[in-house]
Amino acid sequence: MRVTALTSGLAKTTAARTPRRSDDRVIIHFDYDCFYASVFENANPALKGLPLGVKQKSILATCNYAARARGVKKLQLISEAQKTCPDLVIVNGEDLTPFRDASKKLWTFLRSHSWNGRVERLGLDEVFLDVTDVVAYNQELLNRNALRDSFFQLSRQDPERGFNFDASSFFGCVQPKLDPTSVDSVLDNPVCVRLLLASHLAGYLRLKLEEDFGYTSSGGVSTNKVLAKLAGSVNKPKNQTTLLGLYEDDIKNFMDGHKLRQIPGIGSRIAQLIQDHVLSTKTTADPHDLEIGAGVTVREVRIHPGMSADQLERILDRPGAERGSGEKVWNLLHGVDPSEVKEASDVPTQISIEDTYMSKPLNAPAEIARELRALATSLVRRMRVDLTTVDEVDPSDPASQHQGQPQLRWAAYPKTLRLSTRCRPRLTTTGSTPTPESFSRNSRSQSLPSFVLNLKDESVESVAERLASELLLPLFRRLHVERQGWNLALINICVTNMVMVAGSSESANGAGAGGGRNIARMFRTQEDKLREWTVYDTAPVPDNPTSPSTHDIKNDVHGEEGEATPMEDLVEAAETAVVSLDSDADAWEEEDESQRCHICGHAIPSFALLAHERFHSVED
Ligand code: DCP
Ligand code: MG
Repeated sequence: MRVTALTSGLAKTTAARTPRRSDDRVIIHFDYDCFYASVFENANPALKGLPLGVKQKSILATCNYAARARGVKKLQLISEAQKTCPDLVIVNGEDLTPFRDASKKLWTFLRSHSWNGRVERLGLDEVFLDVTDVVAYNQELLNRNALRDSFFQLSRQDPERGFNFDASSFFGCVQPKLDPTSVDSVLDNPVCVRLLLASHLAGYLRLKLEEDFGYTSSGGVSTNKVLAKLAGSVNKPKNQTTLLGLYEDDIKNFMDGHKLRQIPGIGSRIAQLIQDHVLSTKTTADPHDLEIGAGVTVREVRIHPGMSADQLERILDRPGAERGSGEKVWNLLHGVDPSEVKEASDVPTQISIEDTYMSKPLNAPAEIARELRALATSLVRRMRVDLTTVDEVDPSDPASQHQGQPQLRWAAYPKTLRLSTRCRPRLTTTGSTPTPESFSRNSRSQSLPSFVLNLKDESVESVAERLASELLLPLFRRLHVERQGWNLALINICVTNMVMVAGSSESANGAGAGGGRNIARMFRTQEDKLREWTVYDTAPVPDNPTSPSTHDIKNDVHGEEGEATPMEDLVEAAETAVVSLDSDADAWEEEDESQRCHICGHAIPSFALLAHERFHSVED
């Protein structure tokens, strides 16, 4: 077989059909092993070694590997898992706070090893790291005459910061398996040398995650995101795989072995349309069924007569379809993925908390009151973690008002609050299928009042109570004028429209390495840094709405049913005063168009706040 440079990516005979892959980058993908279960095990080491399942509603969100060895599966019904493994220890994982906190801690560690800032979190337990620059730097330092005594430099500034490694072999597994006689070919191929170096960096970081934080992980190393992620799944848990394209067909063969649905970026709907075309079937099952697209392999699709990017574009053409989907999917089938690893930011563009009530939609005012308060509590708690920073205190500075006491303050704050809901349509008496539109979200927004940002005098609970009663409930009443019987399947609350606060470091919650007061730079990079960061308060909306995960156990999470609360009183009041509440809310919204400056405390109209803070930054 002929050895080719990875960058060629083109077989001459199929040049017209095969997309070109660029192998200029080096990407590592991390996936923490049985993540939620590991969070519990780290908090309580006595759980280690026991079969452990993490429960959300009536399913296991995950289970540890001791449980998996006993036949328990992720996303299994609790009742089935208990039958399979009667001594399964079950813990409740419906409060996502510990998972988010652990995720942030691990991500912050990984980010501190990035030079280009490209560190992207996918969900809570996956991270992509673009290490192209770190690896290129170390490639220059590599001495082919002393490969076994290599040193990997983690810092350009400090040549002593790094680790020793043996560059005569890869760290972990290699895919496809490497013939020992090919090692020289590897070293002659610059792309493969970079992947070899990255395998050692991945190994080092995974070891640190385990030794310093207690989390084992699976790693994938390759030249783009889709290949790195798929490579990482080859050897799980606690292992890693470097995907090499040393020979012409390596990447094609690797991709061909996957089921269509396994390819990240090919969702259930797309997989269904392609599978139906290839198998000449018409799937009537629920399009969210995970089995859809598991019936064909990438190879079957790729070699199907007439298959091409254009053909896929036609197959995927439907109302609302994204133009260019055909090419995108065709690329993915060939392991081609130009998407960048996104730049890291501690400050999300929004924080969004939601819960679903698929099997037991909400219809009563008391339920709404309870849920809004619970969601508001999660939101306020999350804002205080993700958007605050701890001021460094200089005891010699007489201007310091909080002598000796580190002070928590906002690094960024949102200007807008949004409430969204989704109702589950009732079937008509003829049983007709609800249209997709009838599931669509309704939402209303308004400015966020300053009491939500009060860190000094108000507890999370009291802020949440006010947020729920003074804002969310009126918003809800504006969205749903009916007094009850909404058949609510989802509530989402979200704060967005972030403003960075002058004087804060770039990193919220003191997590970043900087900690300086480079405000001009902060404003310059603000637009780049903010990004969407949505987290869910319970298990993700199940793919299959009829799946057991829709089972409602809200009372376990948010308190006793039937308990009378001030919030419920407010719902009652809202019921009888819809008109006045609506108009109050509108009036409030207009009045609150100003925001408080977090430096001088003056009320400034929202539109002028950024300029006002720039004024302070110049002053600084
Ligand atoms: N999760 C969830 N609901 C899902 C899928 C996942 O709540 N439908 C949660 C539980 C997992 C975490 O997300 O711990 C990460 O998902 P993974 O699929 O990576 O699963 P694990 O990390 O638990 O296991 P693995 O070792 O297979 O990566
Ligand atoms: Mg995982």
